[in-house]
Amino acid sequence: MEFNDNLKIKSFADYKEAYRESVEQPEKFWESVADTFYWQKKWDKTLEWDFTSPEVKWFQGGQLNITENCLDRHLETIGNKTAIIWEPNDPDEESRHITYRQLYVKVCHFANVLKNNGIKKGDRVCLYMPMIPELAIAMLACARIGAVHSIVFAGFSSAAIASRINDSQCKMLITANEVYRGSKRVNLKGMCDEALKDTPSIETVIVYRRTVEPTPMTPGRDKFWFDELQRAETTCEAEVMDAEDMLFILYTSGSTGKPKGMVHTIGGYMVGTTFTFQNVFQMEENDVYWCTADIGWITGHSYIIYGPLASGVTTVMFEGVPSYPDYGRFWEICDKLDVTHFYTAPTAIRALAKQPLELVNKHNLSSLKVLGSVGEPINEEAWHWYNDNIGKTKCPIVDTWWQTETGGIMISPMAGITPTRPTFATLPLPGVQPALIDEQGNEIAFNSKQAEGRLSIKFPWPSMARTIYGNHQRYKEVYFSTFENKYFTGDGAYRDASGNYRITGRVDDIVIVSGHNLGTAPIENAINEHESVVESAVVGFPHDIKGNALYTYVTLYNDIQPSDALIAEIRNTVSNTIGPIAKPDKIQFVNGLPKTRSGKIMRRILRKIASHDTSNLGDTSTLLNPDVVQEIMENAL
Ligand code: 6R9
Repeated sequence: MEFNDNLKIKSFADYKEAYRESVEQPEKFWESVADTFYWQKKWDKTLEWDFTSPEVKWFQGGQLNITENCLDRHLETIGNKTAIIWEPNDPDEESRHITYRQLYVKVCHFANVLKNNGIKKGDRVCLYMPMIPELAIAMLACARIGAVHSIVFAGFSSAAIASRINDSQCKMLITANEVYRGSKRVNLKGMCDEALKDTPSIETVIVYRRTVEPTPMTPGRDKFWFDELQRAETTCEAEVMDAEDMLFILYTSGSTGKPKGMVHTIGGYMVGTTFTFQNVFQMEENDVYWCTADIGWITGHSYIIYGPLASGVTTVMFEGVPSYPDYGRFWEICDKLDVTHFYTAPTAIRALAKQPLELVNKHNLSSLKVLGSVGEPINEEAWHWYNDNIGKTKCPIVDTWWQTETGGIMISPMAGITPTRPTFATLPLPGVQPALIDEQGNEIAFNSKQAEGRLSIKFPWPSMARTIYGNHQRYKEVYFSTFENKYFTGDGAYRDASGNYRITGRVDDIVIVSGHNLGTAPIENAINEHESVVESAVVGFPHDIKGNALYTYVTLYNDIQPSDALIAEIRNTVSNTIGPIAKPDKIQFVNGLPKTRSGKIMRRILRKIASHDTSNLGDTSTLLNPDVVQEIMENAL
C-alpha cells in the first residue's frame, strides 16, 4: 500500500452515491470503510444501538491498536516520510521534522516509561502539555499500552486540572516545566503543583524540560522525562484492544457546573476521524497539512493527530500564537513549510483580518490548496477575507461543523467536490443523518423547502462519544432526552432549499468565545464564590474578534459598593478557577436578576440587553421581578 488515501470520494456524483448507501445500508457502508484499516482480529458485529438507553457499539468483537494504524502500518511504505513538522514559538529556533519511523520509535520508547511507572491498560493519564511533539508522543504512547489519555488544555487553571484529574481518577500527570507562548513564558509545572495539592489519585508526575529554568521537583513523585527514557526499552508491542475500549476522555463544558468527560472508544473513533479527514481535506501524497488548533481541544485530537497520522500525511504542530513575533506568523509558516492545507478558526481569521494586508502579502501563499474553518459560525465578512486574501479565490473553503461529542466532522463540504456557499457548512458527510426539529419537537421534513430549527442527528455514526465518564445518566439527559430517539446537538441550524446547512449557534447555555466552548454555569459558580457576590448571570454578546464575549450581571450584598477593584477581583476569580479565556469582558452590577416564578434566571432577556437589542424583549410581566429589567437596561454597558 502506498500513501493511504483509499477512503477518498473523488467526485460529487460519488458523494451522492456514498451518501445514499450510507443511509440505506449503514452497516455495509461502514464495514467497507473499516476494512481498510489494520485489525488484529476483525469484528463480529458492525453496529448495535439504542438511543434510549443510550447505547452505541461499533465493530464489536474487533481487536486492534490505533497506534498500529497510525504508525506501524506506514513503516514499510512511508517510514521515511515526515509525520510531524514542529514549528516552535520562536521563529529563530529550529523546526523539528519527525519521520513516521522516528515517531514510532519515540512512542514505543515512551510507552515503556509509562509501563515502568506502573501504568497499565485502562488506567487514566492526564496530559497538561504545550504544543510540542512530546504531547503527541505521550498521547500515542498511552494508546500503545491501552491507557486512556485525558488532555487538559495548557491554558486552563490549576483548579480545572484538579477537577478533571479527580473526576476520572488519573494515576499519572504528564507535563512540561514551562511553555513559551508569544513573548511570555508560562510555568506549567507550578500550575500542576498547585493542582496536585488536591489530587490523591496521582502517583507519578513526568516532567518534560522545555526550558532550562530550574524546576522544583517533589522526590518520589516527580520524574524528568529524559531521565525516565534512559532506563526504558525502546521496543513495545502494541496492546491488544477491543474496538469499544476507551481511547480517551476529553472534558467539555456543560450547562451545569461540572465539565463533562466525553468518552471516545478506539475502533469507531479511528474509522470516523480518518474517513472524514481524507474526504473533507482531499489531500495528495506530498501535501503538508496544518491545523492551528491546540491538541487540548477535540480538533487537535482528531485532526492534528489521529486522522492525519492514520492517513500517513505530514501534519504540522505549532507551539506559538498567531501574533508573535507579529500578526504575519501564520502566513510566514505557510510560506516556509509550503503548507497546502490550512485549517483554523473564525476567531483567528477575524483577528488576522484586522491587521494590515501587508502582513499577508509579504509571504508567498501559492502552496495553499484548501482552507478550513472550525469552531463557530464563520461570518460572511471573515469568509470572504479568508477566500480572497489567503486562498486568492482558488482554494475551496471547508467550513466544518462538528463537536467534541461527535468526535469527527459531521457537516462540511469536501474540498473541490461539494459546491461551497459562504457561511454554510453545506451537506452532511456520508453516514451522518441530520434532522431539524421545530418548536413543537417534530422533525421538519426536507421537501426542498428552506427551514430553521434545532439540529439533531437520527442515526449513530462511528466516532460519536459513548458516554460521559462516570455519569451515563447525564449523557442520556443532555443528549438523548430533548428529542425522542435522536441525538441533540445543542445547536440551531438553517437549511436552504438545496439541503445545505448553516449553523446559527448554540441554543443552550454555552457561549463560544474565540472558538472555545464555555459553559456559563461554571463561570457563574466561580463568580458566586466571591464573598461580596450574591449571584450572577453570564451571557454571550457579539464581539468583532472573539465572535462572542462574556457579559456578566452581578448582584452584591447590600453593604458592598461596586468598584473597579471588585471588577478586577471577580475577573481574577474566574481566571483562577476556570482560566483566563473565561474572564468576562463586561461586568454590570445590578440590584436583581430577572427571574421566572420558578426562580430560573431569564438569560434570554439578559442576552438581548447585552447585545443592545432591546426592541423585542417579549412579555416580561410574568417575571417574578419585572421592575429590574428597566433598571438593567438603563445601566447597560
Ligand atoms: C469541533 C469543535 C462544538 C460547538 C458546536 C457549534 C460550534 C463548531 C462549527 C460550529 C458553526 C462550524 N461549531 N464548528 N458552529 N460552524 N463550522 O469546535 O468542538 O469545542 O465541542 O464545540 O462549536 O456550536 O456545537 P467543540
